Amino acid sequence: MEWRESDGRLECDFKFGDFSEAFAFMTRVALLAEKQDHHPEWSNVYNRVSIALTTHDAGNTVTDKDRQLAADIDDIVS
Ligand code: H2B
Repeated sequence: MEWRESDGRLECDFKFGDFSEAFAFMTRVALLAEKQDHHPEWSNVYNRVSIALTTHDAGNTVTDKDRQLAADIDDIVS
């Protein structure tokens, strides 16, 4: 997926077939986030999910934790 980096955040937008697919994706991301103890800022509107990754503990900058989670999210959707 196309991740953009700006203002200390890695951002990406996802679109699914319907709300059910979008929420299933979010559930999988939530489990990943818990496992990695690294959590997304995100929003959902029907079949769209927007994710922003930043490391709050590092002053809201992009760190390897964000890059790792982004790569693992890509694996979910690919
Ligand atoms: N998620 C994100 N995105 N950034 C953090 O700095 C962070 C987190 N810190 N999840 C973790 C939790 C920290 O607050 C706990 C205590 O490990």
